[in-house]
Amino acid sequence: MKVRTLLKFVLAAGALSVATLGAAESYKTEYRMSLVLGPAFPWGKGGQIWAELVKERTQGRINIKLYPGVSLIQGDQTREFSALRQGVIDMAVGSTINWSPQVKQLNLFSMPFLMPDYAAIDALTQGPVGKQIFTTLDKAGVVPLAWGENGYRELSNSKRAVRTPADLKGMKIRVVGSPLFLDTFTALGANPTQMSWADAQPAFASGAVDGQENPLSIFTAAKLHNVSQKHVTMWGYVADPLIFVVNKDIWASWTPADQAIVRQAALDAGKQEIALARKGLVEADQPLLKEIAALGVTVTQLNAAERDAFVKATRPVYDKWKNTVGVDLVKAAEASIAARKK
Ligand code: X2X
Repeated sequence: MKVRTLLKFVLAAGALSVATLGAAESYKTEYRMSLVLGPAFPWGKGGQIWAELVKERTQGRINIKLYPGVSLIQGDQTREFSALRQGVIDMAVGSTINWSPQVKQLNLFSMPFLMPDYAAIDALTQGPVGKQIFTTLDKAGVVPLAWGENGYRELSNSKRAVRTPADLKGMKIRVVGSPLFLDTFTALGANPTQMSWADAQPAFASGAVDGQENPLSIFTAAKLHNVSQKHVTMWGYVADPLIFVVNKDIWASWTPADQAIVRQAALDAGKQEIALARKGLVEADQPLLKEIAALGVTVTQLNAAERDAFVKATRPVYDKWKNTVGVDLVKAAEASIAARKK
């Protein structure tokens, strides 16, 4: 090697090690991922897959620890978005419901009976509406990367099989943190009460509340039949997507190459998570329903007319919330759903 070439080589190697060192210095030894539910649920599993893919593909440069039970914010899931923005949380897989108090457009997915089937969810998240929501989230101060899914929120209770809104009359139903849910259950004649998931489970066990709504993957993994939830009604009124996000400062501290890895890992994990969330429900014989019935739970399927009674009763709530969510966004969502491939 000529002296000049050798010199160039030494300088280049030096520059490279300085760059690596610089990156290593600004990287944290551990990043904190917030989740409501842990890896026993599709939701937490999705977070775990994301963390593992990132670790593997960055050769350990980005090391993520899971904090299920939203433990970084003492279980108060409706504070998750603010904590993300402030950097109390580095990254999260979060439900649109829990972030909707801060980002009103996310209430879109909680509008009763907006999305009739899985194709409708996909038409929103994978289409122009999903893009628009990511722009909104970006403006609100986080970096959105991928969609996941909690799922269709079916109704359960300890009292009776629910087939009509009248069956819900006076029933005390635990709901999540957006006021939209209070409106929906009030319109149905029930007595909704807002509480965190952490507080909800003891409330079912003690009988302080009669019922709740959550995806069936949560019903089985949390064993809700053991806390008096003996009746399930399949009404498919609302489904909450999950969103994979990173805090803005954390994102900016990573090299473009690592950002690309984290983004792709979120997309890959999101896809796998959605498949897990739909497992047992998208097959023709819906094995998850049989599994739940085998636990001694009545599973009530509504016919079109029965379901329509719930749609009608909640239509004023839909109309009221259109304005809060944004009339144009709701119109775009309705158009995407009408044009969906079934
Ligand atoms: O609290 C709930 O019901 C849950 C677990 O589904 C959410 O975090 C939205």
